[in-house]
Amino acid sequence: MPKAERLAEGDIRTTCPYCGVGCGVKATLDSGSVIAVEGDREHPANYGRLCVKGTALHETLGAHGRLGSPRVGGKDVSWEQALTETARRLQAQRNAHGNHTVAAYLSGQLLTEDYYVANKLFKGFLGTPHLDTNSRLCMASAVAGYKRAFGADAVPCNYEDLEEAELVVLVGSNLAWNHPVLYQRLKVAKERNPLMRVVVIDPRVTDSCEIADLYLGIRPGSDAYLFNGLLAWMSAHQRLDSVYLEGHTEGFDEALSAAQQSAGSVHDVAVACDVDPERLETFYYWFASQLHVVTLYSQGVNQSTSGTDKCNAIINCHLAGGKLGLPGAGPFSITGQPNAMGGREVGGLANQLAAHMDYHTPGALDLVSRFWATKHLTPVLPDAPGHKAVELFDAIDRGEITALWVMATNPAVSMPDGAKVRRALARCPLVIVSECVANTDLLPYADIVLPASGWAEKDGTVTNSERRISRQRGMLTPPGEAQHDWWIICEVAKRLGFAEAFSYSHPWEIFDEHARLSGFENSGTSKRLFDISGLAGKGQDAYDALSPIQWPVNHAAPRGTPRLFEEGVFATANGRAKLLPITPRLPEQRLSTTYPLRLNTGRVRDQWHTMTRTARAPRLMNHRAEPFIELHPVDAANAGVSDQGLAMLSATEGEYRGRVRISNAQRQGEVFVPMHWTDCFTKQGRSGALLTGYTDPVSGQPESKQGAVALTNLDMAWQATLLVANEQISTGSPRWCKSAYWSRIPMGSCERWQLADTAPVSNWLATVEAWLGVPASLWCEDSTSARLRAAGVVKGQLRWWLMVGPPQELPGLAWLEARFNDVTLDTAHRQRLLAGCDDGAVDAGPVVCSCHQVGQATIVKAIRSGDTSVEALGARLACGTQCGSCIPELKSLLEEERPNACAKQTTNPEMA
Ligand SMILES: Nc1nc2c(c(=O)[nH]1)N[C@H]1C(S)=C(S)[C@@H](COP(=O)(O)OP(=O)(O)OC[C@H]3O[C@@H](n4cnc5c(=O)[nH]c(N)nc54)[C@H](O)[C@@H]3O)O[C@H]1N2
Ligand SMILES: Nc1nc2c(c(=O)[nH]1)N[C@H]1C(S)=C(S)[C@@H](COP(=O)(O)OP(=O)(O)OC[C@H]3O[C@@H](n4cnc5c(=O)[nH]c(N)nc54)[C@H](O)[C@@H]3O)O[C@H]1N2
Ligand code: SF4
Ligand SMILES: [Mo]
Repeated sequence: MPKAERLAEGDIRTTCPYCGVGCGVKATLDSGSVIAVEGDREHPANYGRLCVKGTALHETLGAHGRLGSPRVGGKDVSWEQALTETARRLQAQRNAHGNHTVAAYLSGQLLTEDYYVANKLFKGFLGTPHLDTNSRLCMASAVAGYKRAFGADAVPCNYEDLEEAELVVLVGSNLAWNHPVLYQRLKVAKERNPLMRVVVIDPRVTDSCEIADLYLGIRPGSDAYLFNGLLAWMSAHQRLDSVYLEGHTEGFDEALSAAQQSAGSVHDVAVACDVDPERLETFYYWFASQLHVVTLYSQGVNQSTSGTDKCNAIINCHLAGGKLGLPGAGPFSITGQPNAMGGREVGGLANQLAAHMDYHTPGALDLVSRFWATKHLTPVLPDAPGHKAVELFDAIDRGEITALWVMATNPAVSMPDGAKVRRALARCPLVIVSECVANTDLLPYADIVLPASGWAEKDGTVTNSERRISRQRGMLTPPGEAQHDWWIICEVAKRLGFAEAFSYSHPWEIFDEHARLSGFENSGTSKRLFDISGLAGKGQDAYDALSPIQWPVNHAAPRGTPRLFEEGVFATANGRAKLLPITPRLPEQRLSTTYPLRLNTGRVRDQWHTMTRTARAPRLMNHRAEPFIELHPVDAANAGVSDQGLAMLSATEGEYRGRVRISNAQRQGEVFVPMHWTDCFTKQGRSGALLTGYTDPVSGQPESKQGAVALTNLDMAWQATLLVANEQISTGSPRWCKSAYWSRIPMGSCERWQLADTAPVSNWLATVEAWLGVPASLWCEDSTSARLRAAGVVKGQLRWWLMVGPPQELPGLAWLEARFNDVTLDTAHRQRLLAGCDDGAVDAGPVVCSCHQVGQATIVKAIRSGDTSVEALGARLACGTQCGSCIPELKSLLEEERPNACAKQTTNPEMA
């Protein structure tokens, strides 16, 4: 097999593989390694900025922990064997049970070229419509909302619109943590334009509230009431743009009448949304009186059983006020994954066919099968949509789909109703997984494992949230046997007999075909908005040199299109945008006396999804080191749980264990848990285990934001922190994982394990020796045995370190971590081992600034010694001076430490 090649030396311009902002990255290579990364000053998404995840990219690379070779049935095999076996077994399934028993589940983290060939193979050549993607859990409602309103999945706005707006409304978006560079851009724009206002609509007070002029802490799931109320209010106060409505839209009367029916008075809406009526009306007034409004929405809107309706309730208000197609205006769905947009463009959702054509698009089936030359094949293209993600796993569970190929996503973690998804995976006769890392919750279910190249190795394109296509450029040789996803798919296709259609030698040829398809017979009445034919036929050099560009790119717009719908002509049959009548619906997952708390799930600043990449950079583990449960003080008191203690959430589907964080940022009756932790990192910390798989009837997107749970305290006999040298950890599950709670925190030269259990340990020293096979070399115990510190040293090298007692008593761990690197501990260090720190060194507390690793305790100390501003803290400690993501946290610490700071409020803080 040809080895995927290393492509470069020197400085390489590429794109960040995390969020949908799509920042340009300049990577510096030396002797085959990426030694540094910085923001690309010329990239229009970020102009040189990067967030903390972006700046740590090079720390996540390296062969350690990567999948080395293909595996079939648990055994390492050659690529030839793996590819032949994959093709043979897929074919056997089709022969025995039919094309429709074969499915693929893809990801917004594939490159467009990977996505294109996967879609072409499954829909075009294997004849199955069952190819869906994790974008179903993410962007499906936004896509459906745009299509219903504009006739195409087309984000009208761009990032400059955010800067040019006079009012920016963040709805269900924690921009500060999840699209940090865009947040920084917004913040700078607001500083430059004192008239600009920002409104945050979110049940939680998030870090994004740092720049909010008005915060509406709404009842989860009530957004459609709020925006219906806005439409009715605009009508009642003569704030409609009737010229725009008449000239460019249809459906207004029905939309208004539905809005009026659900809304009632401002007071009624305020009750439905559980917000203060005056503040609500302030928002209505601001929105209605400003033309340049951007409403930026994300998962707090999309991940809902009425997500599509919520998107349309927002779009309705923009259409009714003529607030789109202008600089600084529009309904802006912000994309999550780096290439969720690219996936949408190739047709990677089960209801799409290809290149923004759906199954029901007139003439599309014929057009696509002529373009792909599949007419001679039996059977031809499927003629109706396939199963959307949740339906797909249900169909697998029922035994209707018997072969599944998963690429670049982890449904064993990220799908709701986790137990059912895992049962389906276990039942499925053929599971093929293309993956980069060796340890995920999905891999144990795989019959065939295909090692894929990752960021820094792959070559292709991605499209960001503002429709901007950028190149991701390969720089390194993939470790072991790993190969590029597009190559793997094409090699399997060739072995299935489709060599002619899949004989690409480089991704540029795939991109070229994709670009040609987008422009193929794309004119006249059946004109499709997605058209990048202007990028076709340019050859590899142009592809390699491609500068970031926004689609459409064609004859009419050779330099791309920054903003859509400027002429007020939409992609619908009659060119008019549609307002939709919306009847608000509350979450399907209902609260009950058994499950009385509303569950909210989402992201933390320094982690990416299932942590397969961000957990490889130890400094990203310190901001939130363990799975947690964030809740209001009153709920904590009611359940008898204490801050930093351990608690359990239960739902009909499963359970979740995490550390308690009591916070006034939560509304009473609601808990927030992160989506990131998996069985690889903790005992029982998967949020998907708590969610029911209810979906939106239009988009099929699951309701991942609104579960129903009960909270119980986990009363533990002991808690302990164990640090173990990396080499000391055997493969498989360590023996201490039998504890009622464990959480693994990679640290560099060692791993930190937080442990707790209900059964007392009578002899700690014997227990640890049994766990690790290395006896304690030094220890000290208090008289009650409730506190103990011990360490195991072999031939002068530290092998493990243990503290029994609450983790709040831990010293700062950086000093200890460094000791695991010592070839031989010197006497002074050995004497300090049990203290866990050097003379005078104190615990810096949880890390607030990840870039400069500045802890909370250090910051508080600086504030107490006189620093009164973020700038002063930055000058003294450097915190907040690089990516800026921690500035909201610095501000809250300053606020908390301010002399005479008012006691924290116990109800939803009012921010205006
Ligand atoms: N650090 C980091 N950044 C990321 C990612 C990551 O894993 N880590 N993932 C990327 C991806 S794929 C995505 S999709 C984006 C997601 O980006 P966001 O959508 O910003 O992320 P979430 O934290 O899932 O949810 C956003 C907010 O929705 C709020 N919310 C919950 N219910 C409701 C409701 O009923 N109404 C309203 N108005 N708000 C509600 C939550 O409290 C939360 O603050 O982030 C991207 N960026
Ligand atoms: N409870 C809850 N659940 C959620 C959400 C939520 O807010 N709450 N959010 C949902 C959303 S918006 C999203 S986007 C999903 C994300 O959820 P997932 O997509 O399941 O999460 P990732 O960890 O990004 O999974 C990507 C996998 O692909 C691997 N990988 C990375 N790059 C490549 C590559 O180039 N090729 C291959 N073959 N593999 C690669 C990674 O190692 C990783 O295992 O989670 C969804 N689930
Ligand atoms: S904002 Fe998003 S794209 Fe930009 S550096 Fe951070 S994670 Fe990467
Ligand atoms: Mo997402």
